[in-house]
Amino acid sequence: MTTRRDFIKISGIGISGLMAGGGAAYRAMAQTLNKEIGGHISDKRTPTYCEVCFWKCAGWVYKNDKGNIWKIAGNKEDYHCNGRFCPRGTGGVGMYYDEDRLKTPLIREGKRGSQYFRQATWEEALDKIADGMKKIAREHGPECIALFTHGSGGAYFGRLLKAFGSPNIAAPSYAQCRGPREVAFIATYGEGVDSPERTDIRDTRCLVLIGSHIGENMHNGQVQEMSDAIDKGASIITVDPRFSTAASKSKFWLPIKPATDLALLLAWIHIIIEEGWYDKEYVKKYTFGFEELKQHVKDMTPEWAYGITTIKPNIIRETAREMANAAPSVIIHPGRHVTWYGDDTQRLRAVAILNAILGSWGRRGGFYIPDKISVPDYPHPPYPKPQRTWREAFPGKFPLAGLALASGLCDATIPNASRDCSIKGWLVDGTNLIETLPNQKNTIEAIQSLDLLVVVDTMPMEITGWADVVLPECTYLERYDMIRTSPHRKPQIALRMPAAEPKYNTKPAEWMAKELAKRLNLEEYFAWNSMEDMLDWQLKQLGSSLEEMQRVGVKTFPREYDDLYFPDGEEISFNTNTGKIELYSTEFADAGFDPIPTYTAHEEPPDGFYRLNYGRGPAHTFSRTSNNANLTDIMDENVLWINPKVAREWGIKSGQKIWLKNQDGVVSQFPIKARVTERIRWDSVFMVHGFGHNDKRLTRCYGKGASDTSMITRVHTDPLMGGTGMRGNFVTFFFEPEKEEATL
Ligand SMILES: Nc1nc2c(c(=O)[nH]1)N[C@H]1C(S)=C(S)[C@@H](COP(=O)(O)OP(=O)(O)OC[C@H]3O[C@@H](n4cnc5c(=O)[nH]c(N)nc54)[C@H](O)[C@@H]3O)O[C@H]1N2
Ligand SMILES: Nc1nc2c(c(=O)[nH]1)N[C@H]1C(S)=C(S)[C@@H](COP(=O)(O)OP(=O)(O)OC[C@H]3O[C@@H](n4cnc5c(=O)[nH]c(N)nc54)[C@H](O)[C@@H]3O)O[C@H]1N2
Ligand code: SF4
Ligand SMILES: [Mo]
Repeated sequence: MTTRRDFIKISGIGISGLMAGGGAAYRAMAQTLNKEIGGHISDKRTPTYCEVCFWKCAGWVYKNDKGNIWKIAGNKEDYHCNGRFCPRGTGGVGMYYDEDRLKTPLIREGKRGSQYFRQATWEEALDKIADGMKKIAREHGPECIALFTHGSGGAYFGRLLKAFGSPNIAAPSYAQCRGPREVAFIATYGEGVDSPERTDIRDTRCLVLIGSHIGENMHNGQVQEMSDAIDKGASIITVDPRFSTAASKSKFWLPIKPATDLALLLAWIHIIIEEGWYDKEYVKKYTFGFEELKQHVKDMTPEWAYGITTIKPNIIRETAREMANAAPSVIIHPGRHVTWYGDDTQRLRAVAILNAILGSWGRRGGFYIPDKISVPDYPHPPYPKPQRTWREAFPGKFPLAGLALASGLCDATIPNASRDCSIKGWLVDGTNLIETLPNQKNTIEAIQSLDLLVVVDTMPMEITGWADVVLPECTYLERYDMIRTSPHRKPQIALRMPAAEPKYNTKPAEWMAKELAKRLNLEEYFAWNSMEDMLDWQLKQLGSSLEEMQRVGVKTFPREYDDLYFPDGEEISFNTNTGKIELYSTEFADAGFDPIPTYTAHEEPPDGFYRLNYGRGPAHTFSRTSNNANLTDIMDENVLWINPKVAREWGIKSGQKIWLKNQDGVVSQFPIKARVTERIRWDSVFMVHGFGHNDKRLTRCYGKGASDTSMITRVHTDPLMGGTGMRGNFVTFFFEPEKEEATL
């Protein structure tokens, strides 16, 4: 049997050690760090929660006897990490010590994108931003300023923007990530999956991963629960065109033809219904539209799906049987970054339906019912009512979008004759839009039409190169932030406080937003004296205090009700139109979309081209960690996975540098090394997202590897909610760069 040790070992070089707090890579990293920092560890520690990714693990920051930050370790009470940080979280210290950090406010000189700046004082930079915002509000209305944010700063800049009168606040974690999943689950169950996901992995008997690559996707608690489940004998079914880490730990690996997952899901639903393997009592009691569903999938046999997916009918049957045997302790994982092919909401609806007929929602080993404490907002006057919202830029489109679309705000910035107003100002906080939004040409065209672009970041990432004003934020280790409150088996809160003074001339986002509020006469929306006062006020409402949280870091509250799972036989009302789990979605039908998902074929790569597949590497988070010295020690560039058959045809060897060109003729700026491996299908190539940086101020990662984003010029937009499908792009190879010109 696979043990946890094996699993964690395979999830990255030396990660066994990292997760367990020992191991070669961890020691090497600790030695590099400690050599630079010097001294010995002291027993003083301050609480934080990690900002290296959005799992937000809570931990402790330790310093040495000289008062320098030494290491970060997990808080044992914390459900997100159970006392163990992942390698990226452990390496977070590298963000603080990175000498390439943004050190002082910058104001652009010369033309936009020329990356030529002069240093400025905070006064000067903030005055310039406030003047720019006032001018846009005067000339076009406050709604013509948008905020793009991913991370803690969103709380303060969001508040500022709402007070200013703009509702245009978007995070790439919706339209570029989990939006379709939330829309699909809300349509089915009346509730989303949320973060951390409510998957009861630790008690599951069968976990189905459809392109969800837990193990490379290092969302901490999930990786740990999956290892525990494997230890307890759960079977894993992995559907992935690539032999992922998870696939290597699976009872079944289904190397599906990319872009055909919906056919497989429908065939599974077909067989489970036809064979009577579904949870009859649950379906009768809780669901709506079973007969319609049964009719709909009548002809969607495993044989039908075989022709589409290349997965053999007997494997489809066997895996369906495996799920049914485990039900209701089975999870067809909803995934997270699900914006793939443009019909993603419908694919995720099929996932939701499959879980429903197996009765796993609200059941042990399926999906638990989370609980969360809501932290009271610090009192403020009501926000003004905006005159326009981003929706008006897209009349009649994306009716089911629950949140603003980052890509939509970008599109609404490009002047268009059919629109009477375009967005004129962007505040960008903690998101490297150049690498994050697909279709870089479009992003840059939008940026070039702006009157004002302000970027708040810790590092000189690509987006800062296009800014008019750059504001350097101190890292999460040097500041307070809002209380972390998250849904889990029991409600928990966590505190982040500074472990050190901000280095250089950097400041927390909260200070910046407050200073801007002063200049915009919006001070009453930021009425607290200090973060300490504000947090203490909030915590006292919850029966805690800042003093207590500084001591414990994490506090767990009892559940309001004893209802982690549906009590046996209980009547339950779901928050849908029918009050039932909707196998047939009345909401989708009303909006003019398929009430039950239908498979449609997607475009295939042209001759000599391969589908560009991308994903995560265990040691990095998107583009944000590529320059982190502790993590470049583990992985300093991405490589391109190529099937041996393809490599032979092209005469490509492992380690050879190749350039890429996509279906629209866009050429990669840097070469990428080939990795010839059976672990990828012949019709696709794979690379880790977040490399190929082209800002020279990033001295460690400049020009290392290639950028997947630069190859994603074709976007398949989800008509239901505006998610940007990014996996419908194809690349080919070439070897002599001088014959081709890099496009960006
Ligand atoms: N091509 C492609 N595009 C993708 C994806 C992909 O896999 N491939 N993944 C998509 C997904 S799932 C997501 S969630 C998004 C993620 O998108 P982003 O969150 O935009 O990801 P990053 O590129 O890491 O950008 C984070 C930025 O925040 C900065 N930063 C880090 N810490 C701080 C801080 O404390 N304060 C401030 N102010 N800034 C900070 C970093 O320096 C960096 O510039 O990208 C989406 N886009
Ligand atoms: N280490 C690390 N962990 C992270 C992050 C990180 O940056 N670094 N980011 C976090 C975030 S914000 C997110 S959203 C998640 C994303 O992580 P997930 O939601 O788990 O993954 P995806 O990016 O959707 O999918 C990647 C996998 O899908 C496979 N795939 C590609 N095309 C297809 C297809 O057509 N069908 C099927 N079945 N599979 C396909 C790829 O081979 C790859 O293994 O990761 C999170 N965890
Ligand atoms: S999973 Fe890792 S990087 Fe993400 S918050 Fe937790 S420790 Fe930090
Ligand atoms: Mo994401």
